[in-house]
Amino acid sequence: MSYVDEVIDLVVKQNPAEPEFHQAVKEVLESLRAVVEANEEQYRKEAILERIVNPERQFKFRVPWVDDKGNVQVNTGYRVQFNSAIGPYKGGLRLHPSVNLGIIKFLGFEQIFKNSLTGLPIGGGKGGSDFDPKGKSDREIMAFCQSFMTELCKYIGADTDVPAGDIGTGAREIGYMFGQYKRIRGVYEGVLTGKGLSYGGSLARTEATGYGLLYLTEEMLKCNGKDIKGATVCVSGAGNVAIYATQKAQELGAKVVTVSDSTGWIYDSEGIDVELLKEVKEVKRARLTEYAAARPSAEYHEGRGVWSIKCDVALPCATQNELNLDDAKQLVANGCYAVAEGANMPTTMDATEYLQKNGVLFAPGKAANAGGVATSALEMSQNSERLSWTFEEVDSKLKNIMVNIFHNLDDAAKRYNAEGNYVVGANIAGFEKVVDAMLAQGVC
Ligand code: NDP
Ligand code: 2IT
Repeated sequence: MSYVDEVIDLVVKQNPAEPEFHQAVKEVLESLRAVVEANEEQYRKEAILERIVNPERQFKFRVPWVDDKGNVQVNTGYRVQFNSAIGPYKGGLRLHPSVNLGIIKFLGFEQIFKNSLTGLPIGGGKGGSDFDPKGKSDREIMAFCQSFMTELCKYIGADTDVPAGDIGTGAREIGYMFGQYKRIRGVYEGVLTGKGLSYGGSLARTEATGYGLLYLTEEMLKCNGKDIKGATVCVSGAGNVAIYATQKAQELGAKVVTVSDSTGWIYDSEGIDVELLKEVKEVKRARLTEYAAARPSAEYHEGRGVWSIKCDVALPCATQNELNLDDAKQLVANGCYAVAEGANMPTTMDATEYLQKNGVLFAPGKAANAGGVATSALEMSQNSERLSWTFEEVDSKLKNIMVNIFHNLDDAAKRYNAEGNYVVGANIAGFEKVVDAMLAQGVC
C-alpha cells in the first residue's frame, strides 16, 4: 500500500466519528501523492505524514456561564494547536452548535497549509465552542466569552497562539475576549486579531477575507482569459465573508444576485444591495426575510437553493459541505465557469471532482479565503511595531498576497504535471514550506 493510503487509513482508524477531519486529510494527502512518491524514503523515515496529521496539542474544556434567567449553562470549548513549524499557531474561533472536536481538527488541519500559502510566518490552529450565539442578549454573549477566555487564556499568547474570528465570532466577541485576557493575564498584547480599531485592530481586517477572495478570483479569471467585470455571481452565506465578497465583486463590475443564511436565501435580480444587507445582518442581526421585505426586486426562498440560479461565477461563503454533487451538476448545466471557495471546505469532494472534470476553474478555500488570516498576520505585525497602517496600505499588501498565492498554486500545479488543478497546486505549495521547516527542526 502506498504511504499516502496507509496514513489515510490510520487517520480514519485513530480518529473515529470525525468525518470532516477525514475529508480534509484525504483531500490534502491525495493531492500530495506525486510529492510524497518523489520523497518516499525520507518522508517515511522521518514520519512526516504521521506527524503532519497529528495535532501538536489539543485542549477541550468546560465553559459554564449564567444566562439572563439566572440559570447556569454549560458549553464545551476547544483549541487545537495543530502545527507550529513555520510560526505561532494562528486560526479562528468558531461559535456554532455544530462544533465538535472533528470540526475543529478539520479546520485546524486546513489552516496549516492556508497559513503557509500566505507566505507569512504563522502556524496552524483552530478553536471554538458548541455555544449558539443566536438569540442571546449582549450580556449573555459577554458572559460566555469571558468564561471561554478564562480557560483559553492559559494556552495562548502573542508569540504562542493567536486566535481570531470565524463563524459566530466577530468584532463584538473578540472585544469581550480581549478584555478578559488582559484582565487575567495582565498583559496588553496582540493575542487576538480582528480587534476593534480603538484597541489594536487593523484597518481592512473586517473586509479582508471577502476582498481577498475577489482578488484571487480576479487573477484566476484573468489568467484564463476571462473577466470578473460583467460576470453574474452567486454568493452563499450572509456573514462576514459573504458581505465583503459581495461588496468587492460589485466594485469590480460583477453583479451578485444571491446571498443565503441558515434558514433561506435571496434572489435579487437587480443585484444585492450591500448597504441594506449590512444593516440587516451586521446591525440588526436579523433574518434575510427583512432584506426581502425592504427590497422589491428580491425574492426570499426557504431552505437551500442558491446554486440553482444561473451564474458565471459561484462563491460559496457559508460553511462546510454546502455545495454538493447535485449543485455542481446544476452549476455546470447553467454555464458556470468558475467556483472560488470563501468558506472552508464548502464543496464536497465529488462535487469538486465533477466541477474540475467539466472544465470549471476551481480555487480551493485554503488559497481563496487566505486573505483573512493573511491580514490577521499583518495585524500582528502592526501590534508588534506598535503602529497602525492605513487602509490603502493594508489593502494593497492583501492584494499582492492574493495574486502571489494564485501564481504559487499555478506554478506548483505545473511543476507536478497538473496544470490548472489549483487544488493540487494549493496543497503542494502549502505543504512544501511546512515540510522544509519540519525537517530542519528535527524530530519534534
Ligand atoms: P459568519 O458567522 O459571519 O457568517 C456565516 C454565514 O453562513 C451566515 O450567513 C450563516 O447563517 C451561514 N451559515 C453558517 N453555518 C451554516 C450552516 N450550518 N448552514 C447554513 N448556513 C450557515 O461567518 P464568516 O462569514 O466569518 O465565515 C463563513 C465561512 O468562511 C466559514 O466557513 C469560515 O470558516 C470561513 N472563513 C472565515 C474567515 C473570516 O475571516 N471570518 C476567514 C476564512 C474563512 P446565519 O446568519 O443564519 O447564522
Ligand atoms: O478560517 C480562517 O482562516 C479564519 N477564520 C481566519 C483566521 C485568522 O486567524 O484570522
